[in-house]
Amino acid sequence: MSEEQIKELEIQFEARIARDEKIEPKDWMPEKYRQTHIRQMSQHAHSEIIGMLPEGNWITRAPTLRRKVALLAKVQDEAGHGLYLYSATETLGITRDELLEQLHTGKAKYSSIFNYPAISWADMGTIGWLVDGAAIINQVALCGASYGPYARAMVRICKEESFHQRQGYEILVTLMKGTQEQKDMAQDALNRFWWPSLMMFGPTDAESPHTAQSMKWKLKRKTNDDLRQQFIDQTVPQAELIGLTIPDSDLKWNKEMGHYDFGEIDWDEFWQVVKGHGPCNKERMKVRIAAHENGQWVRDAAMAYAEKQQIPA
Ligand code: FAQ
Repeated sequence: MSEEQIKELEIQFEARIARDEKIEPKDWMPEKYRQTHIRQMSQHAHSEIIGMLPEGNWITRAPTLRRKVALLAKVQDEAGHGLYLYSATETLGITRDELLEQLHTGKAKYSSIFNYPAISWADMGTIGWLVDGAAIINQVALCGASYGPYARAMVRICKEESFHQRQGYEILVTLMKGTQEQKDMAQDALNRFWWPSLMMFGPTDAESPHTAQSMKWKLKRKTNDDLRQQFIDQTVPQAELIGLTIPDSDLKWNKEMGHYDFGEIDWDEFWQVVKGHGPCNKERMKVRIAAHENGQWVRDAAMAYAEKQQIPA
């Protein structure tokens, strides 16, 4: 294709984005658009799969049968989200094997939040409330993303995340009605997860290398800082309602701005975790790689069955 033809295709592509049309897998797209989507969508898929690990550890320790059933369903949902997202990413011309290879070799990132340990039952409440709560705020915006398969996957994922958020909050409501020890456990979980939850939204807009272009392509519909602010404004009243204290002495309602002002995020900690030096990075990758290796026989059996039935892989 000549340079002029590519220029013309780019102009038509930008016009489609401007008209809010969805871009579909077989449509022409700039190579950078394709690569940026592979990067973000696969990192999102990896986050869902790695995100199963901290909560998966608590399934056998859930305090009641009802709690166990809800937690089991939630962890299974996260596996499903990973699968939709891997499938959606594959429509961009990359294989599942390549995507998993990127995860297992550390080339691809996953959300920083899953590198923190879940050490008490209250953490199950806090992860549902804060981590799924942050995920929903981010993902509701992504339902309007320009790439069709990503936007459509987000609609279903958001519905399930909202059940997760409520089951988490309900755990904390119960603990906050309990003994002093249970209340302390809930507060301790909030103290540990508050700041890492704010980091989930990524670096500040000024420090984010990808936001400007992703906003232009309508991959991102809101910036990291806007989403973070929305999360804080929504979450602080929920904490107050049940008697939890947000661990931020600078947190203050700003009447003029109609938002909460908040304290400085520890960006050094964020980048340390992103670069692989968080409290659980090594453990998470070890467990993930072992699960992949131990599942080889399942993949082999599925492929053998497909071959026998002449089902295309
Ligand atoms: N952790 O320029 P930006 C969930 C990286 S799903 C690690 O701002 P971008 C459900 C970023 O990749 C949670 N790395 O980048 C659940 C980039 O590195 P690269 C996941 C981070 O892409 C709940 C560099 O920093 N959600 O929780 C993080 O425009 C409970 C520069 O950053 C999604 O993935 C981070 N927090 O914006 C599951 C949503 N932040 O790629 C189980 C979709 C940034 O150049 C249990 N993703 N980085 O090497 C997004 O919305 C975006 O990708 C952002 C980052 C906002 C995460």
